[in-house]
Amino acid sequence: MELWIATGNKGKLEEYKLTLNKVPEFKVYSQADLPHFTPRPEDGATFLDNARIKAKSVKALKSEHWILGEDSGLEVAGLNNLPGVHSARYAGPHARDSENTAKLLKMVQIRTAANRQAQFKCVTVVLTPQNEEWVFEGELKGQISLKATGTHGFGYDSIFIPDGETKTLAELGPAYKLQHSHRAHALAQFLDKLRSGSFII
Ligand code: ITT
Repeated sequence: MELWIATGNKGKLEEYKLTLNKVPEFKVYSQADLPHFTPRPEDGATFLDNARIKAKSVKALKSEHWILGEDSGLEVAGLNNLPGVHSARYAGPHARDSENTAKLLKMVQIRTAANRQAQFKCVTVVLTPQNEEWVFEGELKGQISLKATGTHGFGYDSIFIPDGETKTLAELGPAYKLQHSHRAHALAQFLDKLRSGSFII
């Protein structure tokens, strides 16, 4: 079976592949494997809307296969749950990860510990070859660190300390995220559903 991941984010794709490459029934592709693919604007109001937009954009070209679209982001208590769906573009339309994290640190710097509480959210829309839609959600709670540390991962990993930990995700590394991240939680539900439907062993 082919599973197409509707993302242009290499960090996300690497994390999916770490788990999915161990599922022998699936061969994993992404939109980077589609030569004429143009992403649609992510103009939904919610993670679910945007995950659906992404999944459908690949479905239009690969309708007979499994498609997974994901929208994710960081919600910070002291910023009224921003950047949320705007996480990828928090510092501007083509912002780099370093610019987004720098802006976020600046915004929360003078705020209280309570305001530094945050959560990563991940909503995944899977479109099956039979054109069913399956939705999964994952969350990881923690807090924004005082400065960026660590070299692993992507996005806001260098400024996010999960609850119960003293290090950032960028210090904890891929093995930690594989077990505990918002993405890992949503993906585990997808794999459970595939097993319960006997799509995979
Ligand atoms: P696609 O839409 O092509 O999947 P994207 O990077 O634009 O790529 P999103 O719209 O879902 O993806 O934006 C999510 C942003 O939230 C992402 O760019 C990161 O900045 C951040 N983010 C999501 N998951 C993260 C994680 O596991 N670690 C760090 N930052 C994350």
